[in-house]
Amino acid sequence: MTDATTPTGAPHDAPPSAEGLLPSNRRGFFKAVAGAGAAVSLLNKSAWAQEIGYWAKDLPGDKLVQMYTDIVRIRWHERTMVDKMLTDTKYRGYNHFYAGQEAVAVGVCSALNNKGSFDQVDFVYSSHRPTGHAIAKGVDMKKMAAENDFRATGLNGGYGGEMHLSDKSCGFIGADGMIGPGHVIATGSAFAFKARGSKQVSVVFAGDGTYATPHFHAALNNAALLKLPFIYVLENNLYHQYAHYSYSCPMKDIADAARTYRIPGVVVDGQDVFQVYNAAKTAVDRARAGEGPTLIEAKTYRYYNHWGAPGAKPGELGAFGYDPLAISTFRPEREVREWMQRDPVDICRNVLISWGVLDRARADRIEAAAKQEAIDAFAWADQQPFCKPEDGLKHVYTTGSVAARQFG
Ligand SMILES: Cc1ncc(C[n+]2csc(CCOP(=O)(O)OP(=O)(O)O)c2C)c(N)n1
Ligand SMILES: [Mg+2]
Repeated sequence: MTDATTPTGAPHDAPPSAEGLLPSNRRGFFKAVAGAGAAVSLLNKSAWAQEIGYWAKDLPGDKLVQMYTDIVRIRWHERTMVDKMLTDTKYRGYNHFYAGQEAVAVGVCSALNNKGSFDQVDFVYSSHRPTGHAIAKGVDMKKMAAENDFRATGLNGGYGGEMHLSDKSCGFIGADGMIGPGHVIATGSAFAFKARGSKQVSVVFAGDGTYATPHFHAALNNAALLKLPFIYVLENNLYHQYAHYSYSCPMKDIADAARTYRIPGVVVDGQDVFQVYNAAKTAVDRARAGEGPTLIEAKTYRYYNHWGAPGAKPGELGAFGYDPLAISTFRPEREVREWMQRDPVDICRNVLISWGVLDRARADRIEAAAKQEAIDAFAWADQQPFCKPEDGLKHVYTTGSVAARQFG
């Protein structure tokens, strides 16, 4: 249990490697991860834990390379957008940056069905920090960049912006500026899947701050009672806005809350895409088999401050020091740098090199292509027309007739 009066410096502030489960130096860490097949849930200490399968090491090489590719695509989308916010005074876009957490989105979405009709694709409900989830689910980066700058050719016609991104075509149901209500809606989709007998799964990504919302508990309670194909992915990045999570949750592992609802609650190292994948695949299999929901808590960290780019410098990864939006410097610089030592890009890359799936040169080429894709996406978005205020009330109501749809 955390001492709520002294949140920083508590044992669970430290990156997972400091918990004594892994050698603290990086080479030792990578050896340990590779040696164990990067598959064991080393942090799976939750009292209501279930066994996690060893799936990732048996995946085909192209799927593993795609996971690395998506991690670096997210990383460079975020870095490019941070730099744009810092250097382009005409730019209107903004974001809650996801850099540092990439392995969570990619590990989960790699276990989902991201293509097909609306009756086949798995659903992802995202949060106010959506761009990583969107890219991992298959959203087009160019259209997302245009949407984030309110351009008419953007994903949602420029009406939504970052907190209202959505793309039905890949099952990305959308970002959500409200902390909580989306979780309950996500269980509604899971209920519909069950009622229609489809094999789809509904996933919600949410932060540690959601533990204190009624929606967290309502979603898990209903999903457990109705055995819904629902997965709650809680990204515990230690902070909600400017407060440590120990101010709103009495437990070190939020996954322990799963006990209350008699469902599996697993803790994974959110910096290791393969651990996340293994937990997600186990949960997806369980959901498709009609066995009900799972709560996955991924221990992770964001490299930028809560919102936008305060404290960041163009060309540099991460934001350090004073955040003018916060009342004080809420994250010690050393804490940020310590977590950056266990970078999800490096971990994925080094494991794949150690498995012989990638070599350094190819990994570098993939990363360079990802960087170029992000640069091109923002350059394309810059050329697009802005949406018009007079069109703002379009798409509020459905036009034409709507077929009544009941189950069955
Ligand atoms: C219902 C509601 N209350 C408050 C807010 C303001 N708010 C935006 S982000 C945030 C904190 C979210 O923290 P967490 O869930 O840990 O996600 P993180 O930002 O760390 O990814 C809050 C309180 C909101 N958007 N919606
Ligand atoms: Mg948080």
